[in-house]
Amino acid sequence: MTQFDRDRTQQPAVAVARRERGAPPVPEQTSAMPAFWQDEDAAASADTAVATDLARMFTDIDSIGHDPTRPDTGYHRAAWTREDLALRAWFARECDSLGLDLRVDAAGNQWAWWGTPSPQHPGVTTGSHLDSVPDGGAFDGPLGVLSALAAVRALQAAGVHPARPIGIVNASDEEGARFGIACFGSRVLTGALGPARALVRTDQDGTSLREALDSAGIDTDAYGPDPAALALTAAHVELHVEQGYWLADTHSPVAVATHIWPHGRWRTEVGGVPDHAGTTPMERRDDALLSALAFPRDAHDAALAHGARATVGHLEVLPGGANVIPGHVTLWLDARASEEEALSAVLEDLAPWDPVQESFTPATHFDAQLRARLVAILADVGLGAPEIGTAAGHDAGILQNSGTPTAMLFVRNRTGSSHTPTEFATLSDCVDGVRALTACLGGLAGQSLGPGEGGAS
Ligand code: HGY
Ligand code: MN
Ligand code: MN
Repeated sequence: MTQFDRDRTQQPAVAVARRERGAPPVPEQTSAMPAFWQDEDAAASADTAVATDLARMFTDIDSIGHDPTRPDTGYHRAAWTREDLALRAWFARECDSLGLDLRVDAAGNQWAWWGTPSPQHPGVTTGSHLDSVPDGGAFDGPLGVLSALAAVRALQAAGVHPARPIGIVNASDEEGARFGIACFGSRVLTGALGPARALVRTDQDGTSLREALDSAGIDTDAYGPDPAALALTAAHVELHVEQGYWLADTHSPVAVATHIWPHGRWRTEVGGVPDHAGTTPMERRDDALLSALAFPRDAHDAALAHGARATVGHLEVLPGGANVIPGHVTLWLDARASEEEALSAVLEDLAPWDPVQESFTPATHFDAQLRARLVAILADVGLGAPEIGTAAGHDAGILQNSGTPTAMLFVRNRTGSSHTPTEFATLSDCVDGVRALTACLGGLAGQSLGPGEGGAS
């Protein structure tokens, strides 16, 4: 029996929330407006039930890993930290209030079901993630989870009895900010990342994933792929804030995603000789950081040369003392391109640095029939939705590549920026996002999904 089965049969939602040790108390429910919406059209659009619900949920979680009085500051919600556990407990409580059946799959992802799915009667799933990059924005991740909760609440309030179960996922460690591999939970769930490799990964403080999961009360003996959990999804739709500028200049609050660029992370190590910062003459030094600094420049130049994108955003300098010459530097490269050939060309240029691949996601094309169905459903509710691609990675891409028919909705981002506190979607656009998601879930769960259940070709 997998952990998923155990949770399904034995654990009510609140028990799952309690089981995750180390979480600070969940903030009390409020009815206020989060600071980032206080200055805009919020008052005008907050008179709908969905707007009130979204504003209340965003306010509820705003103090987790963040100063709620400072909309200019970012969110710090790395996976399996106290903050993440508080978010998981909050998610469990919200799902409980909707009467959903909360389960945790063998990879630590939370799934909450309205109705009872089975492999013979799989459901429609949605959701996203609640973790963040360091100093991240309010919307990347939470918008998809909170919109899913709001959509289910709206369907319930409308008296809908879906023919198919509807599930909401809070996927664990999407950003890979702590253990280095993005979409960690969905990769382990689908078998794209094996548990043996996953559990020994360590964060910057030397804490292993196994230790982090143990202290959260997740069963590390059962940790790994969970085909039984995956088999419960016939079709998956992730809503996400757009991470780019495409919709900002249009009249469309919502888009349907076509594809994700191939992308990955690589690590390189640069050695030197640690020594005293004051007593070692300049000409006798072998400073690892000085040598390492050519790597971001080389990566930048390679990306420019091949029409790709490359970023070195994380360095670990050892031993890390202000008065010690750096003896060793680890650098993390994030590289992406519209075509895999361009990405390979960047890596070829960087071969002298011996970059080690830590994760890779090939080009992802979302399910064509599911996409077409979403476009048609959105047209029916008066939301013209352009179809756009993205260079950002998502758990939805991992699910699609593992064989689950998957699609995504993007909600307009007024600043176009993401992974920073300036990321911003208006409340009225978010309400349109929930409207779109509600229509899609209602449409997909209300009818047969056709051959192969998900409508995959
Ligand atoms: O890094 C990414 O592309 C994503 O936002 N997780
Ligand atoms: Mn992100
Ligand atoms: Mn995200």
